[in-house]
Amino acid sequence: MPLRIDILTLFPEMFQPVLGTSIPKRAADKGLVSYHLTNVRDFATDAHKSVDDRPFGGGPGMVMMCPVVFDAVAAAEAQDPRPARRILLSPQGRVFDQRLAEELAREQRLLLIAGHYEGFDERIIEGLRPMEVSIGDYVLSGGELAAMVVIDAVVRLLPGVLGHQDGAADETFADGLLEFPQYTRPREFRGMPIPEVLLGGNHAAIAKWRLQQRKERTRQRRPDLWRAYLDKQQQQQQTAREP
Ligand code: 4FV
Repeated sequence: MPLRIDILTLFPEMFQPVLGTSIPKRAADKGLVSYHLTNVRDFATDAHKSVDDRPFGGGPGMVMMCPVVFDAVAAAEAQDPRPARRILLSPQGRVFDQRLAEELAREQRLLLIAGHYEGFDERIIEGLRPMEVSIGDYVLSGGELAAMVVIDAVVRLLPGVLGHQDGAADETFADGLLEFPQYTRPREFRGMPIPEVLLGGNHAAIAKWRLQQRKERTRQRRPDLWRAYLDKQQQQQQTAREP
């Protein structure tokens, strides 16, 4: 059964170019995923089609209102009997990473809620109990780009989406290390050669060099990941030692 992805947004037109291109498009063409856009403004009931209002207690900006979001979620969920994993994109959420992408890729249905303005009325979170997900510690003008990031990272993990030419064999972060440096033709460019080991055809030596490169890069560039990697290695050795 293809993964169903519902997207609730005030700007559905933003998604066509991204979901209609490259791997997200190919995955849909292969019937491995389906995308369903819902415009939250379609559920506004007043003459001005309002979806936001001033914050109680004062302060700058506007807040997305409960009724339109609850009605939009109910309408989207009614389109398919499968229960959806509700995800609300917000800077207050769990920071998105490869492990969460792998977790979401195992779901049968995702419902992504993209906000705008200062954010959502808190009762949307209390009432709909979505998983709050952040793509990083910075403030976007809307949740749409964050939703696209999550969709791209999840869809490429679906079985049958990526062929060998697309890689994903030894995926970055899969084991907590950064990727090794890649090279392709021309062999020599503007005086820059490529590492000899890659030309020797000795696959064991190439694999050894690539792992060493991954470790070195991770240690230098991402001490947080390196720490986690060493801890995981230690745990694995510990478990291996236990009778
Ligand atoms: C965001 C993030 C993000 C905050 C208010 C849109 C904006 C408005 N979403 N990861 N970082 N959202 O900045 O996910 O709702």
